Parts: sequence; C-alpha cells; structure tokens
Amino acid sequence: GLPSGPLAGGDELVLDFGAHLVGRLSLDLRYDGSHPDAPALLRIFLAETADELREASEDYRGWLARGWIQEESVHVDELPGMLALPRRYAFRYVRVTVLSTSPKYSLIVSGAVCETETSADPEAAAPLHSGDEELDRLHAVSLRTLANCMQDVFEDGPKRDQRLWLGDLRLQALTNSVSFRRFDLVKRCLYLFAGSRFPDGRMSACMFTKPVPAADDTYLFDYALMFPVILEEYLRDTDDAEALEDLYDAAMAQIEYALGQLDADGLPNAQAAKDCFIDWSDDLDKSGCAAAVLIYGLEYARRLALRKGDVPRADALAERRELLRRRAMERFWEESRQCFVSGGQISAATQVWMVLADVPSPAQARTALKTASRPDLGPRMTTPYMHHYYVMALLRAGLREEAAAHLRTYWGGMLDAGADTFWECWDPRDPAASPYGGLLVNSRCHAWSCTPAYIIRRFLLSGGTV
Ligand code: RAM
Repeated sequence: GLPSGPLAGGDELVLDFGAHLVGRLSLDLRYDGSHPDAPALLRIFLAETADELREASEDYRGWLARGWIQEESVHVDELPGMLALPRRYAFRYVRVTVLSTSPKYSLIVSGAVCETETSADPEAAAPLHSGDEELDRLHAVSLRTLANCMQDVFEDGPKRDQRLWLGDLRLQALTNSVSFRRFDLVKRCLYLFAGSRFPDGRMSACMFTKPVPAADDTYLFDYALMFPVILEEYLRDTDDAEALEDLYDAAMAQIEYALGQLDADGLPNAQAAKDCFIDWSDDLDKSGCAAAVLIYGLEYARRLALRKGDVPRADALAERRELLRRRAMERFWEESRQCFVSGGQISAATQVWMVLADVPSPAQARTALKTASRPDLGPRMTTPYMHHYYVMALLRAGLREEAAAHLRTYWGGMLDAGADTFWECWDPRDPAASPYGGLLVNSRCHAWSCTPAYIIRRFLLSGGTV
C-alpha cells in the first residue's frame, strides 16, 4: 500500500520505516504500462540515519573499506515479484533509485517488508516508567541499541563491524544484566575469546564468527584486561562454577601478560600504552591510562582468585595492585595542579581511568574530575565508550548530580540530534566527525553506546554505587 507512483529511469523513492531495524529487506515490485521488455536496474541504498541519505557514496574517501556502505545495484528480471535483498542490513531509511526500466514500462514499489533479527527477547526487558520522560527515552533507545546489536554474538554494530569486540562486550554485558538477561550469550562470547587465543596466551581484541570462529590479529592492552572484569561481573550475576573453572586461567593469563609489559619504574611500558585503545583520539597520551587500566584489572583478578578459593594468589594480586597504585601516583599525580598529567597532558581519559582504578584518594578524585570537565584541557573525549567511563568515574567519586547531568546532555544530545539508536561517535561540538574519514561508515547503532539503561537502573534510580 505504498503511495509510490510509477517510477521511470532517474526517479527515486525514499522509504522511512519509522525506527532503526536490523534484518532482511524485501520489496514488492510491480509495473505500469506494457509487459516489461527489459530488466529493471535499481540502486538501493540503506541508511541508519537521515544525514546518511544526504551523503553521496561515490564521494566517500574514508580509510575503512567502502564495502561497509549499504548499497546494492540490482537487476530485476521478472516483474511483478518480490525482490529479496541479499544481506542483513541495519537501517531506518531505504532509497530506491530506478536507473533504468524501458520506454514501455515503469516500476511500482507497492510494498516493503523487513524481517528483523535479534537474539534479545523484547518481552524480557520492561520499559521504564520513571515519571521522567527524558530518562524513559534514554532507557528505551539504549535498549533498542543493545537489542539490535544482539545477534549470534554481541556485535559492536549491526552495520559495521558486525563482530565481537572485548571492550564493547563489557558494556553490553552490563546493560544486558539489567535488561534482557541473556547470560548464555555473554557466556558464549567469553568462551569464544578464551578459546581463540594467540599462542602466547594473549587474547585478541575482537572475534570473527563466520564462517567459523576466528580471532582477529589485533591485540589491545586495555581490551584484553577487560576479560577478567567481564568474567567477574558475569559470575556475580550467575555464579556459574563451570565458567569459573573453564575461564579462570585465560583471565589470569591476560593479567600476567600485562604485568610482563612494565618499564624500569615498574609501570606499563611505551608498547603497552601504544597497544591501548581507550578512545578514538590520535593525540591522547595513553601511558597514564595503561597503568590505570592494569590496576583496575588487577582488582577484578583478585576477586576472581578469591572466588576460586586461591587466597595466596588473591593476596599477591592485591600487593601488586597497591605497588602499581603507588608508582602511578608518583609518576602521574601533580600535586600543584591537583590532577594527573600523562606525557605532559591533562586529559579527561587519564583522570577517569585513574579514578576508576582507585589510584587517588576520594578528595583527589573529585578535584581530578573537576579538572577533567574543563573543556580547554587536553584532547576531548570522542566516543560514548569513553563518556560511559567518565560517568562511571563521576559516580565513583560521589559526584552523582554531575553524572546524571552528563548522561542527559551527552546521550540526550544524540536524541536531540535525531538518534533512534545510540551512535558509535558523538562529539556535540563536531556532529559530523568520523574517526574513519567518512560519515557513511560510522555505525549509528553501536554496542558501546548502549549503557544509559544500565546507568539509569543501577545508579540513578536505585542509588547503587560503583
Ligand atoms: C571500532 C569499533 C569497535 C571498537 C574498536 C576498537 O572498530 O567501533 O566498537 O571496539 O573500534
């Protein structure tokens, strides 16, 4: 029942499905005029957001493969009929451009169907009715983001990269724990990582799953250290003794490897800092963050050792942690400025990770985070991944109002800019920014942006502490 008139060569039609979907698209095609005497040639472009519709794919010059752009050229030999497009797509809008029919007929798009795919049961997660409309919307969009990324594994983005990343998994697992509670999917992802390690025991930062599970050859120091964190949080939710038994060594191997990457002062060396992701920021000095993430990981490893009944190891890990904490204070804390300085830089990222790792005292944490909020300092945070940890650090430091305000302005800013699902990158001062040199390949439904539901349920409404 689409209001599509007959389309001749050069005409186009844009369909708006009204929400961000992940699934398979079919178009019901008919014709007007004489029996088709030539194939219809169509270009079909699928966009997650309206601003993508304004971009011309032939102008894309970014450094990520253009194969991620959701665009098909299709010959339709038989009309009328259903045209089933070949891939799974992530989209809200579909533009059908008729490149050619023939002088004897025109094309009619009389219907469009998307069969959606997710492994999240929408019934399992109750909508929020908090009496605060903004929070309810943030919660709903956050869950839609997570659900659309939940496929065979927790994907980072259903448009791109469609794969499992350790850093993203941590945030998805947290949000899953307050919503869909598909702990079996978390477990599957943990086993995929643990079972696909490099020969030296390190864990890849990301996994392909098709046609068969295979680790990517990327190692990220901070992502690998998230494995013990995710495992410990998974066990907190499930008490799964089998998983503890199976995955404990793999988790400890990530800590051991990282502890082997220290410099003469006993802090993570330059290579470790280089191997950190932290945020999409070329200018960010990551040495302070590398130290803090290791200290953070050590605390979770200590808790795992306790779960395992391995008290001597738990004590040894606590000692290593305290030693590293003191060294980090010595090298990175600047008393006169009351904040952390890494490689001469005062960045939000460094303050955030130091606070999360409990490196400073509570009073120092508060001054460091006040510094972090000064927009004139250091490289800006660019991804919701980093902004999530900023909110967590504010909560850790007892700055609850600031945390709630940041949630509302940052993720709320995406809502104001038209988000149906939360985006991979969002810099309010540069809305069209792309770490990949082209908006068309930015993912607009992205795993690491899905945490507002977690923050709202665990902390803002229930008064929980980090
Ligand atoms: C990108 C993706 C993914 C992230 C990595 C580091 O490819 O956005 O989510 O984890 O970078």
